[in-house]
Amino acid sequence: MTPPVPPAADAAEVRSTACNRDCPDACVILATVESQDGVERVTSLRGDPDDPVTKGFLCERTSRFLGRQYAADRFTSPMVRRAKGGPLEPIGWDEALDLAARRLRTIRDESGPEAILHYVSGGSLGILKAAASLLFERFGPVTIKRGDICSGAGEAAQEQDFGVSESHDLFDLAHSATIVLWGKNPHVTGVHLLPVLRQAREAGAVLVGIDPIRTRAAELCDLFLQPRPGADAAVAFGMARWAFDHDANDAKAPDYCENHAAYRALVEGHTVEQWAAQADVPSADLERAAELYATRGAANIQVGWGLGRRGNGSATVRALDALGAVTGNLGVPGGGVSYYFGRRTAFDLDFIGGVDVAPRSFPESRLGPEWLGADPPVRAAWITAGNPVAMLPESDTVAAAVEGTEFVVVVDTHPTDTTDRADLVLPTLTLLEDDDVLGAYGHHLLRESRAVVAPPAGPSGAAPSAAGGPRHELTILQGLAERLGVGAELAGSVDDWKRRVTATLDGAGAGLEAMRAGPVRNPFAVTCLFADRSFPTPSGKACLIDVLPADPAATDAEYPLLLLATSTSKAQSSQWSVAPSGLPEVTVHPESSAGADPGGRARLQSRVGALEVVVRHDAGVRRDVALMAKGGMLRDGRCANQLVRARETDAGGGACFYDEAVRLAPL
Ligand SMILES: Nc1nc2c(c(=O)[nH]1)N[C@H]1C(S)=C(S)[C@@H](COP(=O)(O)OP(=O)(O)OC[C@H]3O[C@@H](n4cnc5c(=O)[nH]c(N)nc54)[C@H](O)[C@@H]3O)O[C@H]1N2
Ligand SMILES: Nc1nc2c(c(=O)[nH]1)N[C@H]1C(S)=C(S)[C@@H](COP(=O)(O)OP(=O)(O)OC[C@H]3O[C@@H](n4cnc5c(=O)[nH]c(N)nc54)[C@H](O)[C@@H]3O)O[C@H]1N2
Ligand code: SF4
Ligand SMILES: [Mo]
Repeated sequence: MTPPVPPAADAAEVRSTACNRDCPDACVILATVESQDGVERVTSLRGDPDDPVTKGFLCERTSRFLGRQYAADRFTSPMVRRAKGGPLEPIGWDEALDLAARRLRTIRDESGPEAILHYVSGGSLGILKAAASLLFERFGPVTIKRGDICSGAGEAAQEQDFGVSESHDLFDLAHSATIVLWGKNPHVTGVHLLPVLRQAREAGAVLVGIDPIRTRAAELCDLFLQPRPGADAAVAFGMARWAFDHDANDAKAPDYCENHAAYRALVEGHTVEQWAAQADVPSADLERAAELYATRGAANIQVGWGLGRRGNGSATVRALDALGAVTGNLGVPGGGVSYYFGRRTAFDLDFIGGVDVAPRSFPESRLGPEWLGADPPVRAAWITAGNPVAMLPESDTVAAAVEGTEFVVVVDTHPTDTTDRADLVLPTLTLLEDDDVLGAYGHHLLRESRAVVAPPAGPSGAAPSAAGGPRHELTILQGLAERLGVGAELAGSVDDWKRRVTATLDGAGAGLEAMRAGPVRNPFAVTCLFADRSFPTPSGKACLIDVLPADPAATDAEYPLLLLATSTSKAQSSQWSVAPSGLPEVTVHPESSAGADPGGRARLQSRVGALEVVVRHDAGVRRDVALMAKGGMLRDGRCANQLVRARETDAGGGACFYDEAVRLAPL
């Protein structure tokens, strides 16, 4: 018998989509797709060179995404756990959705909709993911989270001070004479800011970095300050004091700032030297930072999202806002205090009521303890686009809450600490398979994402649309909605839904057709905010902070370090490009290693948990900080959040991820 001739591989094709990860950049991805034996496979990924933000490159974690896309542990069919603690077993979609609908209906009818919790996080920033909230509002409304552990504290600060949490256009940095990277680590968390910063530098801008860790941002900076963690307000007040002392403040600021006199009195309550001492930075450096910021022309502050993840986080961002206001840096090109870009504001999402209509809400920062101790109890949970067991504080408490709940459904692509405890796992699409629209929180461009490849078929080999295989989240929700009697609310194709959320944009010439034709900017976002120095606050003025923020989190002789588990270039939160192995690394100043040699093992302990770690030394880390990667999981013995208590920030419902005191101890 002659062997069959293998079909020749078809020509490679390049397809474009937008990255939906929880990242400020929302890149345009070019995927090379090759077909062999009728099965298409993505063989390489790169950034679109023609996109003004993406500029032809992707970050490390998404450049390596194909390992995750084709990982052997990817969920390719619904999975059920028939008994708590037992294994997950594949089942068909109809059976899975019937089961989910039956349990959710019974629990709602017996205990009311508040016995059901819907939790959604940032696994995909696709706007259509809001359909889950719509379903659970129509079926319930059910219990949801409130606040935002990511950027809630800072957004609350800017809303209070300026009436809105928005930023100057990314490219407005070309007009800045000085740029302050305040708790901002662009080499890791927002790589597409780098070309804009480099260009500004080449055009003469001076950069100042402020971070307890000497990050790679220092390479770009003319001056780098390493204040005590959580003491940034003292740096900002000291800089304002210097500006007042040197007539570098805006004399007209009292006209457009509320609380100006009280703020000035607060700032003048200490000398520059005293503020510098509070922040534990050299006074000469603080003075130099103030001079660079307040005397060179328009100055922008790039505020890191992490700055707010502390007990005084919201007040800290308010202190930065006030510094920008009194030095005349609001309402001018190249100025601004840039924190968040309103990534949802361009879209029509007002069909969702949120916490206003929910019968009950739990603060996201304290989800674990509130869920575990809930009265009446949570009997069912629907978790989508998140891994709360690993990523929320007090991971062991979140794990116990999930384990103790009668029926937990998780919609995800890959196994996590949360799917490890779920009763039902529903597989969905990766960023290369998804079909959605997106805004970004680091610039004002709008995107459409479109599948560059089909999801894998289920284990039965059936076509993705039939029995097996991951499904679009909207399709999953529609299947559930029909079974729950609210099918009409979610009806419509993905394209219908895209048109529904972009209707207003369409009216402004920036709808789907425009997005398909090339980069589209949010037409409702201005390039320079508050250009007429009027603010959408109740008074029409900027509102200056006039009370001291709470003191930074304390360390003591027993627990001398603050744990800073921040982003790593190797992972998107708990989604690692290459599965991590071995013990997690903790980096400390050589004098803070409690005797552990570089590469040695130790126990990292907080008052609530402990982890076995490998110790690294780095003199660029402050002596009072222990640095590790966020995103480690319980299943790998790498979960930083086992050590972090569930506490809420001063405003905005953030989580105090970076306020936990820890120590290194011998094993
Ligand atoms: N590679 C990668 N990129 C990511 C993510 C990821 O997981 N991996 N996550 C994405 C997400 S969800 C978000 S929200 C953003 C997060 O982006 P960021 O919040 O900007 O990132 P972090 O790394 O948490 O913190 C940024 C910097 O703040 C510093 N910092 C911490 N505490 C203080 C302080 O008290 N004062 C000062 N001045 N600085 C401080 C840290 O040392 C760090 O260098 O990044 C996104 N990008
Ligand atoms: N210690 C510490 N903890 C932190 C932080 C920190 O700095 N330090 N940062 C915090 C911040 S800023 C954030 S935003 C949170 C992030 O917390 P999470 O949003 O929970 O982060 P991920 O681990 O990325 O979980 C997202 C999950 O969604 C899945 N997913 C991907 N695409 C899709 C999709 O299209 N649909 C669905 N349903 N699922 C999808 C992924 O596989 C992944 O399992 O973590 C917080 N936790
Ligand atoms: S994660 Fe961010 S930087 Fe990386 S490809 Fe996606 S949008 Fe771009
Ligand atoms: Mo985040």
